Amino acid sequence: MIKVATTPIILATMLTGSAAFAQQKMDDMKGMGAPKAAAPSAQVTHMATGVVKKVDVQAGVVTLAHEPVKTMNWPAMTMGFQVKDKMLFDKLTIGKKVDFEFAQGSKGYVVTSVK
Ligand SMILES: [Cu+2]
Repeated sequence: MIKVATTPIILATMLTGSAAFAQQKMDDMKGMGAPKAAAPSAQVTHMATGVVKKVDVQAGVVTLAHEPVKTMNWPAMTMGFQVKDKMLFDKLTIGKKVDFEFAQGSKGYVVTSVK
């Protein structure tokens, strides 16, 4: 008899919601064959400064209390970001103030670099 108790629980991280469907409905209502607004293909990144509040390496998420971000028209707020590369968690220590870059991803905002 061989006991194998290997059950990967990684699936949970991939079950995040899909909010993109509602948007498609709106597009249908426009009709008239108008061209859809061109989605920005080049990845635009934004610079921000914030304090690390929470990290979840397994989920690949960091919560940052960021200062206002002019390029996004954002006031200061605390919010979660996905983290592009797990290596970046080395620089994301709770309580630390960091300069970071982020971009809009398909499921939210993604931190692409940390200084
Ligand atoms: Cu924000």
